[in-house]
Amino acid sequence: MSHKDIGIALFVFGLLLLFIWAARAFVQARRHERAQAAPEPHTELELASEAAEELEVAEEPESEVAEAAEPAEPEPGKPAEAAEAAEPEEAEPAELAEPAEPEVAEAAEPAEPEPAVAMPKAKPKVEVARPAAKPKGKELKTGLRKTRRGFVARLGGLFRKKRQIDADLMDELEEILFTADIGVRTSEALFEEVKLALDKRSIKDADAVWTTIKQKAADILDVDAAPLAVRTHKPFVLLTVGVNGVGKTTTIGKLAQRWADEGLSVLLAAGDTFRAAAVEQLEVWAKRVGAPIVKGSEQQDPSSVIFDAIRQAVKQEIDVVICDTAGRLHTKTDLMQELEKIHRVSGKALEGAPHETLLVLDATTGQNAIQQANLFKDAVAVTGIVLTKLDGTAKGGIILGICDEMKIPVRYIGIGEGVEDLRQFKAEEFVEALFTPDEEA
Ligand SMILES: Nc1nc2c(ncn2[C@@H]2O[C@H](COP(=O)(O)OP(=O)(O)OP(=O)(O)O)[C@@H](O)[C@H]2O)c(=O)[nH]1
Ligand SMILES: [Mg+2]
Repeated sequence: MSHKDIGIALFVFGLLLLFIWAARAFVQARRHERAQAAPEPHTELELASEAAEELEVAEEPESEVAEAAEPAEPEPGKPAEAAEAAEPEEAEPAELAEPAEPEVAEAAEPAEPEPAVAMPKAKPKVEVARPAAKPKGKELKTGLRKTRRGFVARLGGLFRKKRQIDADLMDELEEILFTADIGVRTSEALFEEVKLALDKRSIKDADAVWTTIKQKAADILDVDAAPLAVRTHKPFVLLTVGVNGVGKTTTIGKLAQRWADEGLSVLLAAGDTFRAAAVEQLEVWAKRVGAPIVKGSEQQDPSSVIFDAIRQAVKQEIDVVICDTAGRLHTKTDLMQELEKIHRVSGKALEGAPHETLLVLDATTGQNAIQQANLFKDAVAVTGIVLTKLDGTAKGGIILGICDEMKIPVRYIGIGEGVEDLRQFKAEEFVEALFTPDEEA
């Protein structure tokens, strides 16, 4: 083969290769066109993986942003700002969540009829419990029912039986009054009042005798004294005294609740350090009322506990301090000396304190209450009386004897164990409730 032949062969071979390359390119171009016109069906798995790929692609820039944001936080001088800015954002859900609760609860109410749903079932219980937690308390007349069945009922019976005033009526009247648990002095005062009216011929029948006794009772109960006004001092310091079991701690709890409900801040002082249970009992009331309590260690000098309590109340600008005390001491210390010291130390903690010293007396003890009042009155300057347990005794008439002999105003009366059963004492209202005969009588 000559050189010329070899050149021709190479040229043909080159043309062939060019042709093959062109043919392949043509076929590929055709395929591509076909693929675009009618895409091949994807399986679900392929679609999912495609979607996942898309997501990955989409998420990538986000994480980058987050990563980019992170290094920005530790910039000096900025962390505080960042934290401040972040705080309200964090707080937002909490703030939103709180008001959302009642909304949810309210929204749940219409669902009540569905018995299968436990939650809405519990709802009405809460709704019902609310008014029950703040009961109005029993009627004064109901609370005085037993007392009314005492000497007042006997007087009522006498005047129903005898319509005319004669010697018999006067004898029976004298007997009822002097055997009533109202104290000899008060019995005399009531009887003399009737005799005086008869002498003056200002009363003519049994009804008039009844009215005279009722009026005299109201006069006796209406002791002339300044009212107990807690807003006159800040803090207003109230000391409670009385023998054990009369109802001091219970009365403190009831008073604390009353004043807290009126919007006053109250602090309780656990001055009965002789019994651990006494402090615990006051703590229960403090929790219930939501009032702070100052307590000492067991057997600590009660004066120092009360001193601390008053000082704390001054510092914290508390409105009322109510001090509990023991009714009986297990040591040889005399209760009256201890109370006298508490009274004195209170004045050192705050000049003029205590602003009120309430003597708590138990109506069921009858004439004993008068003896107790005399004892306490000598030891501390008692400025007011609380007569408890009037609901549980026919001896409640002793209130007349207490006011008549002590000339100390009754501030409150207890007509039950409930928190609402401590009533502010109003002489006229009390006499009305006491002298209004029961319908069944
Ligand atoms: N029915 C009735 N019970 C009352 C009344 N006041 C108090 N009580 C009850 O009397 C009991 C004694 O009450 P406390 O408050 O512990 O008496 P206290 O004077 O503090 O007694 P000491 O701490 O032992 O000195 C409790 O069971 C009270 O619930 C009332 O007005 N009516
Ligand atoms: Mg007590």
